[in-house]
Amino acid sequence: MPSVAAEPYEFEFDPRTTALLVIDMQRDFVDPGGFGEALGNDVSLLRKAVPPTKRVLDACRAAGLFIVHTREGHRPDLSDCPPAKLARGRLSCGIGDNGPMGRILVRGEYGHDFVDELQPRPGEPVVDKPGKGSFYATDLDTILKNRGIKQLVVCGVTTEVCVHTTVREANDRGYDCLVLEDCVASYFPEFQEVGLKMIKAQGGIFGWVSDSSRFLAALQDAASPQPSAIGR
Ligand code: C5J
Repeated sequence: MPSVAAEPYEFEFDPRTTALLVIDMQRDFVDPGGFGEALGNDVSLLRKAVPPTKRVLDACRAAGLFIVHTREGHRPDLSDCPPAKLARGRLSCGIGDNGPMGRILVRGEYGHDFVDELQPRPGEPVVDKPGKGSFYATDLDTILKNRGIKQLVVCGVTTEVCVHTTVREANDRGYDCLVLEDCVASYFPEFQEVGLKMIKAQGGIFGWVSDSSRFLAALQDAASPQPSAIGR
């Protein structure tokens, strides 16, 4: 079985049962001029995950891996947004309010959609989620199980919030998760560092950590004919 150099040890994967999961690469989190920046965050820390994620996305498309994209957000009437989430932060401009790129975290708004570089293609399911975890109140588990998916390669934002929550949920549902450290990002460098350490600690308590270069090399190897098969 192909394997990726990773920590705490190599991650074995079968491309037929592996999906790429791209979490919440939305304009309002990642792009300059969006909600994240309006809150005072340095979005360049998130933006730098876009080019390596694009390389991974393109390679996974070429290799025929199953690809799923998630978006955090709510119905326009906010009926699926818990009052506690709505109130949290005591923000003067928060969920449902008019932000720089449309109503914040509301489905159908410009800022809620994916950054230009990582727009899904037909055949790549988009999972709209009301929470931080991608499995909570969504059909993601059904979509993955229906395809026989057992392993997830994870990219997205933010490392300590939606990526972490999703990886923990996936782990409890029996999926093996490989998180690519240059394809996930946080507004807080210390959370990025510790968030990744937490995933791979204790023998990989929530999963494995590698990076886009090591994953792309493994995908390339998996696509190349094995020496023993040549000349048969
Ligand atoms: C947050 C996310 N941080 N996608 N969302 O609110 O991590």
